[in-house]
Amino acid sequence: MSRTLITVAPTGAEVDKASWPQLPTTLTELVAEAKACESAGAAMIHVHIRDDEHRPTLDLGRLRETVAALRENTGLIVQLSTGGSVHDPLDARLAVLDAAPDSCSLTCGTVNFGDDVFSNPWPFITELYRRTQFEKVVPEFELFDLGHVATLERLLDKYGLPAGGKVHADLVLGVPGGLPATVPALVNAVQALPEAVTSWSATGIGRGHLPILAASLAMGGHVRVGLEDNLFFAPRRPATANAELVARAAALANHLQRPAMSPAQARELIGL
Ligand code: KMH
Ligand code: ZN
Repeated sequence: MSRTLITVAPTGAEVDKASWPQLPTTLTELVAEAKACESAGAAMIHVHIRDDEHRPTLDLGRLRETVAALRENTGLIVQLSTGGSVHDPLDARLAVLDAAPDSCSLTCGTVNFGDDVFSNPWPFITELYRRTQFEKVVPEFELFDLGHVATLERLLDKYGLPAGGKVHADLVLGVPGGLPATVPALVNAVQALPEAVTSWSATGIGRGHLPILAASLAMGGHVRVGLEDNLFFAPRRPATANAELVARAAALANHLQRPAMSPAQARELIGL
């Protein structure tokens, strides 16, 4: 039976705590949410952290503390975001690896991001990739657009396989500026993935969340859910917590006879 890796992205860098109090922004909230999500079926957590004012930060001390707390309290694979927020400088994003996570996100190109630009120039991508290889952090390649898929192929051709020898990619659909969160766009992007990709997941931002979740499961892919990507459980009905979104993804995966995998199984899948 082919099982499903469920990744939860509980916080992100864009959502405002004042408007969305259920967003886990303190370490205590993040750990509680992570435990609930693990119980609901998540195997990996994609982490952005906030400062005392609930603003996105890449503070290294806090990142280290967060990695330690998640390891102590959960069995989840800890993936730190190197994407940060659109305002973070590239050197601070590279320094995220100093917090020694299990995994990190690695976006394969620049993309318009709503009214902003999420900047990922080729020299930054290659430096980050080389560091992951050197420091044995398993990257998850974030693909927001078809050009990012081509860049992933170029990266692997030039620098070889990641630490662990597996290639796990995550398609992010629905960012204004990137691929739309539609099933045809997902099918297209999956067909374009380099042969070296050993597993892929997908997430639909906002309204595209459910169609992408269902299509991804049906296509044999893995899934990412969470308040970073989608704030609503149903139209006009905000999600009350990340675990609610994870539980629904796990239930759907069960219905499709692709039950959620454990963190140990997920480690094997991505080469940890
Ligand atoms: N916050 C976005 C600008 C990642 O985590 O690597 C970038 C992002 C991707 O969320
Ligand atoms: Zn992120």
